Amino acid sequence: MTLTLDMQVLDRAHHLHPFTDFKALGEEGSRIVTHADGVYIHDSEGHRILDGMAGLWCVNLGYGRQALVDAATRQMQELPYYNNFFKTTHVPAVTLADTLCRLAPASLNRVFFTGSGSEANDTVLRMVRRYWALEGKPEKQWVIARDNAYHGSTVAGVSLGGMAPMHGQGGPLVPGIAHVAQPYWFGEGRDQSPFEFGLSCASALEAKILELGEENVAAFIAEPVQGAGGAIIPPDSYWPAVKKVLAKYDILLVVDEVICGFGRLGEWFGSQYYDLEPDLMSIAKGLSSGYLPIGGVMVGNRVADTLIDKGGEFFHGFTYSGHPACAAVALKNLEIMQTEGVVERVRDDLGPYLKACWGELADHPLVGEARSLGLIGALELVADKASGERFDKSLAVGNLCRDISFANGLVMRSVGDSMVISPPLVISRAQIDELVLLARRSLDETARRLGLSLQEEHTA
Ligand code: PXG
Repeated sequence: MTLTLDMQVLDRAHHLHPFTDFKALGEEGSRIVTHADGVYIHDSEGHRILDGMAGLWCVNLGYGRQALVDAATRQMQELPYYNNFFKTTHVPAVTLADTLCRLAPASLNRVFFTGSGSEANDTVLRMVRRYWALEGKPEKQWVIARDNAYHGSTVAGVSLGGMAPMHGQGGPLVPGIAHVAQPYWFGEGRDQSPFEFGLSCASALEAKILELGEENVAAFIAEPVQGAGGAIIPPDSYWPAVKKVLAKYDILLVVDEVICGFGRLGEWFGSQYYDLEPDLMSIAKGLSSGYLPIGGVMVGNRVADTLIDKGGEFFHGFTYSGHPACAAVALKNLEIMQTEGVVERVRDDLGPYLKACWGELADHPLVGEARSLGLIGALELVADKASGERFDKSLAVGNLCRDISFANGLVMRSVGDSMVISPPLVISRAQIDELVLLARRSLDETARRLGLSLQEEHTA
């Protein structure tokens, strides 16, 4: 009790939280997470909560992995820090680069390390423009991204992202970035079949390229499945059509794998699930299961060859690019994923199991769609199940459901009125059952709080 109050007072006085209404949180007080094990977090009030979001889409191996702690400890004792500037490097950075290139799609054979996903996407922006300049096409500057995309919170990350509320804060964005429709069928495409809608989104990309002039467009950046946008799984027609458009106009493909990478979709990378051949790939989060901060850009041969052969010095880098302790933890994380067959288990067992259990929530009166792929999923909350009509935004039903879910012992994330899950990849079938049960209970309570009557079977 004292710990909770003490921390809340200090938190309110001195700590500005990310993506937070500071005043509202100050009035409410934050939840103090004290420790965690497996797929559960614990708070200072003694609650145990199933972490349906793997921290923030990152704790893929779950909490309490002593081997990751040991890897960090050993590395910090031996060499806690040294940089990769000025013709030096160290064993963890080199070994991690090699390991990543073995796991990634075949054409990606180089890594530029960063401290986060945002820094990775900043690096991407500078790298693609540099690439085209070196190829003698400096006018190829435009990067096309998608509405409602999340690519980070640095200035380049916000600019690449397509989130209107973020664009509205903090002044001018990086010029030369355009946005096209996202393949969000439930939210924006229900007047067409999913297949047709996927093709329409690819056509919108082509139209934007022609509007900007193909000679001016450097790259297209997208997540295989949008995470923070609301676990948006594109229609099957989308990626094959997008690939054709990019090839037709010789535009680089940048795949942001910050969430989809490292097993989330049941393959090492979402690019492999969708059969994409990225020119560049952003990585972070699951690379270290979130135990230490590390990210990077994997660079395909086409771009790397030009940067290496024609580029001279690339004036870009971060103090913590390839930090030895972070790299050592990432290496151990990848080793454990391989020895435990984590990715295969998501593909063959847990992903299909979640799809079946999570899919049953589609019968709930509040749910317009229940979708999942691998271990990422979403529920679309609707006011009218038959028509799929949404709730009035001012009701903030998603946030209500999220708060109820937390109180019920499950972390679900709300994105508007979409409820999103992305649990640790080591969750068991029994824990998936628990997750789905808690989600249903939270939906029931949300409906009750909204004054909706539920049929018998749903209130049980
Ligand atoms: N790309 C993608 C696809 C992401 O999801 C980033 C880049 C930026 O990574 P860093 O490491 O700089 O945070 C992300 C991060 C949310 C939420 O509320 C999601 C992210 C970050 C913060 C909040 O879902 N994703």
